[in-house]
Amino acid sequence: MSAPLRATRVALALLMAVVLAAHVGSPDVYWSGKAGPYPIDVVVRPPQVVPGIAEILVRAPDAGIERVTVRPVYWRAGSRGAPSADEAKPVQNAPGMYSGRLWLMAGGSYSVDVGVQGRAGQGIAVVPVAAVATGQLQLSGGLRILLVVLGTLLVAGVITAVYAAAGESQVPPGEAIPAARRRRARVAASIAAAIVAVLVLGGAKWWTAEAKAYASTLYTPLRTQVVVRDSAGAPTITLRVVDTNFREGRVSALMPDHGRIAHLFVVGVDTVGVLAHLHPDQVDFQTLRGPLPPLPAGKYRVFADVVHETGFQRTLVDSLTLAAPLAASAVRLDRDDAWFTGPLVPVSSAASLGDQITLAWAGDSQPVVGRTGVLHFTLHQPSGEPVTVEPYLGMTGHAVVMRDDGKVYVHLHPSGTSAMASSLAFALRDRGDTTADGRLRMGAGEMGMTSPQPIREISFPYAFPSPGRYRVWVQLRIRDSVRTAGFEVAVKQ
Ligand SMILES: [Cu+2]
Repeated sequence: MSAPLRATRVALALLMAVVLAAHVGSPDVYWSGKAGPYPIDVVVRPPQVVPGIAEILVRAPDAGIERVTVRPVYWRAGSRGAPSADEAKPVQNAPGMYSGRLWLMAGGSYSVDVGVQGRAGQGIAVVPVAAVATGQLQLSGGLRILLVVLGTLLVAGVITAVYAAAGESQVPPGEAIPAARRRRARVAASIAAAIVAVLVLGGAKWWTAEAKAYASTLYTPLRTQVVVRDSAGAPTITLRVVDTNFREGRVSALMPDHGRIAHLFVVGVDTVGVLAHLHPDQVDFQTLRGPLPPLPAGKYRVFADVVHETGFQRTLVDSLTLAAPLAASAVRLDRDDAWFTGPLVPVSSAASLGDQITLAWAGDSQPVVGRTGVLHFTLHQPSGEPVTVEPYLGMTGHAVVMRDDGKVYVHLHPSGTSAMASSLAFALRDRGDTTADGRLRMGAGEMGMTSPQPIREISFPYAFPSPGRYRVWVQLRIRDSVRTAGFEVAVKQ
């Protein structure tokens, strides 16, 4: 079946909107970086159904740029097996903006390759995108009523026509219909009604089966169970994916992102502001385990970001309750593990990072859904000098965004929402760095930030996906310790 046809059919199916990929409820991909010599910002809106159309928006402000192209690369096919690039059209009245649309034909890990050509040569940016069916489109109430009315009229019309054809139409105009013919007409109409009933019921059955088959391809977060053990002063957290689809051979293996197999965030629900950023180890294919910091008692949400060797990013989600505060671990936590139990500050004031260094919200103080440029922060220290930030997991900084109800969660960097491992997976596959059984041959790993940098500000490309009360944490490494700032922000529609 052709993709548009299938998409249309799917579009007519009924709705059950669900969630995510490497995030929760925040499907758009934000990417910031360079395509060759040109700095660009890319936003990819993946389709809600697969196959479906992804919308790509590129901001390429360099005046020397002549052409911007976009191309979807499926992880398995690689760039050699990908369709040719499509031209992204300049957006009217928005200099430096280009937009394109691409069909994503299969579910799974894609990269959108953004090509830029201009006076300074050409370059390509590889933007990882997860194509997952996140919902079925809803029939609107009005359309549904209209279709029911039309269907009823159609059925009634067919039966009436048969009744008339077998009875009235056989009798010259003006004459009375003989009783025998009337009876025959009734029999014919009954048979027609039975046939129509079989067709309608059969059709409904087919339709339901199709809708069910589609629903089974919908992406839902894998069922994960979290267990906390607090024995011998060494509290540990264990995450076990219980979904039977998460088995060796069924999904590709996990690959490290900045040397860590998982980036785990434990976020306080009632103890507002509490955040732990941890790096458990993989103890078997389905299980992650690591030490916990001394967290206060309370309810927590747990989000674990992992990357598969296909480049597919995934967030495992669960919650946990600590009946009593955890003891300080006798086991030394990792140098990159960090936790924060401070208060959240409103966007109007600056958060303290210790050592009299502050981080202030410099983006929109009244953020609106869909508007970019909101996660912008300024750093300040009493001397007025820029603040020297050391690489933290290969990044200048990390940000975690969560809506109060946990229905929106994303972890991002100044380079955007994609894990660097995801880009690496595409690069390795394209170079042919794979083993005979299709595994990636890991080399030096991702690059990212490697040396300290004095900065006065930091930005994360992002737009809030929905209204509500949000918490935003920013983490930076300064003087060899990870500092966290937490903000509370109300996002309007
Ligand atoms: Cu991060």
